[in-house]
Amino acid sequence: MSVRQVVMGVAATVIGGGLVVSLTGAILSRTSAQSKPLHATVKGTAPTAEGTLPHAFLDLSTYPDSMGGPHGGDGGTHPDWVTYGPTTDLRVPAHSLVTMTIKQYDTGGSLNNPYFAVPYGTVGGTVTVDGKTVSTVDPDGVGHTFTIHGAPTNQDPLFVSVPLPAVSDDAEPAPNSDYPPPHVVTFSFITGGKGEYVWNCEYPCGDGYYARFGGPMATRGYMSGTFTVE
Ligand SMILES: [Cu+2]
Repeated sequence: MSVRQVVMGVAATVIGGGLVVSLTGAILSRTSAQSKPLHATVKGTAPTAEGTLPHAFLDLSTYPDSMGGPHGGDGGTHPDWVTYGPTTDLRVPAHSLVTMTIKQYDTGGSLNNPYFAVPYGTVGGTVTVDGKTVSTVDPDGVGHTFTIHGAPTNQDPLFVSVPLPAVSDDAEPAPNSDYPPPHVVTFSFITGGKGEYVWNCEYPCGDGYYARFGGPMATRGYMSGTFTVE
């Protein structure tokens, strides 16, 4: 074996090893992108009805397909499914004021139940949509909702539900984007003690034979997830 052949052999081994490492990295990063929790960022304190509390911020988006969320650049297993991003595993601190901002990029339609056109559990009973504070939205123009289940448990109650208005069907994509400009929805609520909750969307944005509550609506990581107060 010439020196050149030895060098080539070492190079091939290193390249081969590098390939295995990078493939494993890609698989791991996809898995962890889907399961990696998003922790709210605490920035100082804020005055609330319950005194001065830590102020935590959480930013999410809702997309009309799975290219923009946690499912990988190719959209993963269901590229055409609507999804929340960057993840649906959300963590916030206990006994805090939490301010969430959701960029809503999707079109929509009519809620099955206009109940969900009204924000619940937020400070002031309001949401801010594109800078305007409102206490209800058009129930026939909703893209998604963010709804933490208020199921009875022995944890502190936490029921928050917020409508996210739909982007117009004929909106043009924004420059350098696959999506039209989003509606930006901001709201705040106060957490109690530690607890594990689940949340989902209550606009029928999924697939399926029954009222479009299948597909992404029925699959964790798309239109539902966990909400942990820690
Ligand atoms: Cu939805």
